[in-house]
Amino acid sequence: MTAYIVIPTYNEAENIEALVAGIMAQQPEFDLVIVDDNSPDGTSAMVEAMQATQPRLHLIKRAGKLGFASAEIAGIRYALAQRPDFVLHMDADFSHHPDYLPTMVAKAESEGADVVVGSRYCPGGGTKNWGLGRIILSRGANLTARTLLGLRVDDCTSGFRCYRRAVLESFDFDQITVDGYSFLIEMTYLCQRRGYRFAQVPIIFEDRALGTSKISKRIIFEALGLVLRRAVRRLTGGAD
Ligand SMILES: Nc1nc2c(ncn2[C@@H]2O[C@H](COP(=O)(O)OP(=O)(O)O)[C@@H](O)[C@H]2O)c(=O)[nH]1
Ligand SMILES: [Mg+2]
Repeated sequence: MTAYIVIPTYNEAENIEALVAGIMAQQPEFDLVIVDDNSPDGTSAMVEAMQATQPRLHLIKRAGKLGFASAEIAGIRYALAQRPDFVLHMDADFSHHPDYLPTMVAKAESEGADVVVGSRYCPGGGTKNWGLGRIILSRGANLTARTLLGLRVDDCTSGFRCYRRAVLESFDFDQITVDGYSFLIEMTYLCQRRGYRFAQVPIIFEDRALGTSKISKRIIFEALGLVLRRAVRRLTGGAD
């Protein structure tokens, strides 16, 4: 079994070394693709230094901050070109803890799931160290997306996923122009529409201890806009 893990980074110098070590401790046979947007804190130089001893560590260096979704897509494209069995993606700040990786992959293999979602909102999942504002925004975004789009996954804005390669190969990523959480909702929606089988792994999502969040409130409102547009198209029988 082969797998690539895509990790977008922007100013993750405080996390990246420990994260790579944590993932390698769990899944030494997996490849990692770090997609760094020229982080001012030198994240990419740290990755380059680690590459000397980690042949499975790949780095895509981009010229500037091009956004979360486009970083995920760049990493996914790179990974697909290597034709692994699975492509995963996760954040760099330990909110998606490497300890869950074996369960995510086992679920994909044992249940034959096409998409495994690390979920905060299924039984056993949860969040830790989150402010009330963030809890309300995240719950609200999920509730809205699930209700208006009929999504069955409990956590449709989770950035911790494992896809079977063929699922991602079925997408034309040139057509996906949304950023941030919208990208995650969009992928959930389109995968469900295409009939792919989902599985969920409960995760405790702990807010980052080091570094700062780069995803703004604007992106949450963009996600709501996407959900509303999709919902209207769905109700009026429009195509995807
Ligand atoms: N390459 C790249 N990575 C990004 C960008 N924005 C966020 N990230 C990374 O995406 C992941 C999630 O971002 P984070 O700020 O933790 O979002 P939050 O957990 O929703 O607050 C982290 O690994 C970030 O470093 C971006 O514009 N470019
Ligand atoms: Mg985070």
